[in-house]
Amino acid sequence: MDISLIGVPIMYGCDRQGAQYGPDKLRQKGIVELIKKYKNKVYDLGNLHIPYVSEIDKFAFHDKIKYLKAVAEINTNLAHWVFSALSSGSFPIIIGGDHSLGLGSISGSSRFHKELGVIWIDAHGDINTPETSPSSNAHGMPLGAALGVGEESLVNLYFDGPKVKAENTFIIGARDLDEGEVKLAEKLKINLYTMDTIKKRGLESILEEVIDKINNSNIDGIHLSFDIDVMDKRLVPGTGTPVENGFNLEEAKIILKDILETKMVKSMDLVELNPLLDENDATSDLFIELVDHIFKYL
Ligand SMILES: [Mn+2]
Repeated sequence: MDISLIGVPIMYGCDRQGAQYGPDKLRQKGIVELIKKYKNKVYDLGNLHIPYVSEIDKFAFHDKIKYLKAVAEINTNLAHWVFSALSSGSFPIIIGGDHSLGLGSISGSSRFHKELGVIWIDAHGDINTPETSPSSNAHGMPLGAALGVGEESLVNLYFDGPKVKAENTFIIGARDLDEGEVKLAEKLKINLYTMDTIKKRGLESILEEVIDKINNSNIDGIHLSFDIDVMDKRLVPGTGTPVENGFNLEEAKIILKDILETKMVKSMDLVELNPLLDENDATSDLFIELVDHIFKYL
């Protein structure tokens, strides 16, 4: 398989220093060699350009979204990279960087596929709007914007209109949802599998349901967006917004294996590694272990 590795060293979406070092940290840890080990051709496209914006200008373009202009520009460029990679028959792996980059990835893959599916594996919902967001951080909004809700310049990023239907959107592992997000998920009928639901019904039964829904849909390609903070807080010191009661390594591996075995996943984000917060590389090492697992099934 041809793999296009795209680094997006963005931290404007989480407003916390360190996330911008994620892509190069994963390279240092050997992500390219690791992917090659599985007989793939890897084209490391380098890191996307991140324009400099001074901190005092963070609210210059929107009073409820920090760094809006830069976030929109970066995501537009990313969308075209992802679309171009898919168009050349390559599988884009987008390494972050904070999760605001998910909007660019989804937008690029949405232009490529007739009917896109999105699987969002995350402790958070990332479906906030400027009105419901308590932090004004754009990394809590990408999936909402992709669904057509929130700030216009984000909703209409790369091309006008929503990028994915609610019925084709799956959130797995959420356990820190804001009030407005819960309401929106219900209103739009997003396939939301919170950690509570997963604990109650069992992981295997949830995954069976997700795969069943995918098989009975018109989805012709899935973008999988993996936020490392879906893992339990104790396992991931090196991420900006860790949450307790998350997945252990074995559970994460089951989820990835089952989803990848559908052979429907055509692009993937790996986000929210913050090397500055990490302890003895625990989080970057965990990421690398998961990437190794991913490529066994891709
Ligand atoms: Mn996220």
